[in-house]
Amino acid sequence: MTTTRDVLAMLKELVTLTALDEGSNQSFKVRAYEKAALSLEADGRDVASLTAAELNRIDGVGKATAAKIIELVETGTVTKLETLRAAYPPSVVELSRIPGVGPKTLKLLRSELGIENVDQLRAAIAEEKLRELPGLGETSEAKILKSIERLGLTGKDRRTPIADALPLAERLIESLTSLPEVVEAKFCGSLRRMSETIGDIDITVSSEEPAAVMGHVVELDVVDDIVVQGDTKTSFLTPAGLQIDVRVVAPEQFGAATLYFTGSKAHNIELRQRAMDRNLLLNEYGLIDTSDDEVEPVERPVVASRSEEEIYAALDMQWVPPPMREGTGEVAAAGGAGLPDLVQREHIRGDLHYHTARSGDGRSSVEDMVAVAAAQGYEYLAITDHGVDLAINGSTADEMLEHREHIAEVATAYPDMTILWGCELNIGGAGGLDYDADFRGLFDYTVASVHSHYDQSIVKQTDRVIAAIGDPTVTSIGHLTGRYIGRRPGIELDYDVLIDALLAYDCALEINGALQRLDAASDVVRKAVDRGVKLVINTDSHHVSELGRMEYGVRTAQRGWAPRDLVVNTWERDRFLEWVRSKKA
Ligand code: DGT
Ligand code: CA
Ligand code: CA
Ligand code: ZN
Repeated sequence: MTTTRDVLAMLKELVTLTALDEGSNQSFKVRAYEKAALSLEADGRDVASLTAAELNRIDGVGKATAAKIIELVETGTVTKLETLRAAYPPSVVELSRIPGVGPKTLKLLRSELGIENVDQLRAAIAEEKLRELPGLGETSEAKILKSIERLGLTGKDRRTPIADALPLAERLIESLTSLPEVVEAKFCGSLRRMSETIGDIDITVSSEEPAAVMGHVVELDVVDDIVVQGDTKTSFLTPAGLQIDVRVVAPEQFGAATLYFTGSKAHNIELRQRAMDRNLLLNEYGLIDTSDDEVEPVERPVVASRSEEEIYAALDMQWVPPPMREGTGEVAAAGGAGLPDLVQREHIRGDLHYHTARSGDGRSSVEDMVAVAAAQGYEYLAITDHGVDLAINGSTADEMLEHREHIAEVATAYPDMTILWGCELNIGGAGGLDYDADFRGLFDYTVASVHSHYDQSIVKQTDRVIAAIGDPTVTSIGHLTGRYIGRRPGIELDYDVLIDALLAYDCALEINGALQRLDAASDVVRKAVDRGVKLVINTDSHHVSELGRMEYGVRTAQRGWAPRDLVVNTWERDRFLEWVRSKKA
């Protein structure tokens, strides 16, 4: 059974592999697949149930793409994709992710030097072979080597960025949950804890019929190689080389199993100790009463096992949200003074980093972006298209003024939502901002972010961000380091100094919910929370399909122990607007 998510995953893989094949991210075919994926996502119907004619009628879906979708639905595979996968194995795709190795360079590396994986690339650099290729030199050798080292791409500690693992896991959970034998399915492990990179994906399934479930699992379209095939556990590799462990347990053990396999190991060890202190034994099957040692082990009474809530309660604890389960004080807090009043998705009243087609990289109209925000029930919204300094993506002062009129017009249809005319200011290499200060002061709300100059010293980077924090026209700082997890390291910053500045100027720190970013990172958030820095959780949406990122931003905030009251976009509208105004004054 093919789902809409399967179709979208197929198109995204075609985008990646076709770009490699054509030697460009901008080729006609690549853009056609990208456009089709966006249109189908926005369309909202169940793609697998559409006929070729219906698919063709969707704006943005061409004939060739429609044929591939039909092929996937009817046969479960797409020939073109199989061919591309054979030509570009996972180790080659991985090479293409290294900054400095574009599609053209990749072709040269393969054809001239026979390089097929990161280890071979490293060796070729060591032998100074790259500098002999056209267009490459000593500098590019050094740059590529540095990228490899920074990204930790080699060896067995290779990890997958959450942006690649989470959509895949959500798709698998959807497929598994749709099986008649499955009661419930959950992804656990580091992914449920919202780690930035994932070693492997751990899925726990609740079912009375493990053999049937395992039979379905090996048939999944993402199975490339089976590593372990047992009665209750199957481990397999995806075509990208990511390992997935699927375990089936009886429904009455589901809570104990998800608790155990969610970890972390440090959290589990502390829980087990707490159990022992109460004459209880905690394992992946349940919480067991061991107080009477006359009783045979198999006969010992199970105190709790069906749900995580029951198990924590039996240990005299609050239920601990998975992102906090890292063994860094949460067990003591949940069993003692109490966890902080953590921010939850339903507390969020507005999105404050939000693009429209006014931005060069925005892909939905003001009308559509506002409509989907209103559908979330938001009370306020800041539209923050790029300032003029961001080259082709930015807008001139005149364009921004026209945009203000346009937004005001659209806003009349939404009397219950306050729509702020904002801007994403660009923090220059030395801390300069777009426009002049008078013009910047006109915006109702601003988010200032770094989009370039990633290679300066930590001192220069810290100074540049602090210059923006101290500017009276800046309300908040967006995606703090500019990183793309697993692909581009962010700028280095002195966090203690930075936090001092955020406090001194009452500036809010963004938690960006885009999975490639999750920036500020949860460890930085926790430092900021300890000092009482104001936070804001945003989606940085550039398209109507991206609002779901709010959930990821919230989980990242929880991982940083962020309490509701420090997050300004949980505040009631009046309180929020009052703060924005007070900051400008
Ligand atoms: P990863 O896969 O490296 O990103 O990190 P995790 O946390 O997903 O680790 P993984 O997949 O090795 O194991 C999943 C969970 O199983 C882990 O978070 C806690 C539990 N677990 C694994 N090994 C042990 C262990 O030796 N002791 C305890 N108490 N728990 C373990
Ligand atoms: Ca794992
Ligand atoms: Ca595992
Ligand atoms: Zn943005």
